[in-house]
Amino acid sequence: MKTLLVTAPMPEGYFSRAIHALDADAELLEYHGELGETALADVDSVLAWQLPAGLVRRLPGLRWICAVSAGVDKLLVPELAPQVMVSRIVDAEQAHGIAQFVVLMALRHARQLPVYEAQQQRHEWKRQPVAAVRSRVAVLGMGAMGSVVAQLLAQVGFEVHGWSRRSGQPLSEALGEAEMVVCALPLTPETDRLLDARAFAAMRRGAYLINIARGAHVVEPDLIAAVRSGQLAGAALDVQRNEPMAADDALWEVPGITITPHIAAQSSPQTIATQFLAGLRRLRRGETPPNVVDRQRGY
Ligand code: OXD
Repeated sequence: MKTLLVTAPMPEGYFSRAIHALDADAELLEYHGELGETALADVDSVLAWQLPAGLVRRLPGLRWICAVSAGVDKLLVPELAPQVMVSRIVDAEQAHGIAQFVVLMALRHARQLPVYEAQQQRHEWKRQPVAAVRSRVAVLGMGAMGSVVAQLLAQVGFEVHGWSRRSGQPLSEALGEAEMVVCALPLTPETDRLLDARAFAAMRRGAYLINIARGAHVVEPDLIAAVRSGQLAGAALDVQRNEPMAADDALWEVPGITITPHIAAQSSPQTIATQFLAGLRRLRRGETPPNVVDRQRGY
């Protein structure tokens, strides 16, 4: 049996080299649009970031999809047969990297770095009032990422409140208590567009949003309106609804919104190859691979 690699936009060979360095006998097939039914017939597993439309219907032997990412939202396509298992990468290094990125953005905002960067542009040496940072941060989603983010924020002095959908606390209440909000939620039908005009109105005036989860959590026109009106001071968006963002996307031009191209942290190909091969061995022994998600729940 073979594994199909569907890992664009990473270049061909990026994952196969890492997998073959650990297991030279692994049978891998790089996906491209011209693969015929015969080549796909004995594919039992897929390593993927996202799935081209209609692909899974062409894989009669498919039993397992291993994401190359922490989130599996792009893999839970409606046509996926119920018995196919989907697993994600759980990487402590990646969680730590994301937490560092959140702390960087939170401190950048709380310590007013953009103000001093603008002053430097004007050659203006001017001290502003400075206080140690003790702001209250709400971390939405306390899973593998969110809990590490919350821990590191607390270590640098923020007062952190973790919120999850299962906590029972109304979202508006958690939002209203914080000066900064970090979105670390999985993307599911329940959390899609969760951060909309109503959520921004529930946040404190002048609050700041950091999103390291998925762009689709945020209703971007609502966010732009909230920032332009001053309801929010701004946002750091490492993820956007349309990735890569078009050059004329309205988000680029909003003062106070910082855009980064989904770089908060990445798992290395070696980590992904190791977790993938461990899962493949279990699959081929008739066992369940690690980190299989609950497809109903979406994470
Ligand atoms: C993700 C990842 O899920 O980069 O965004 O792993």
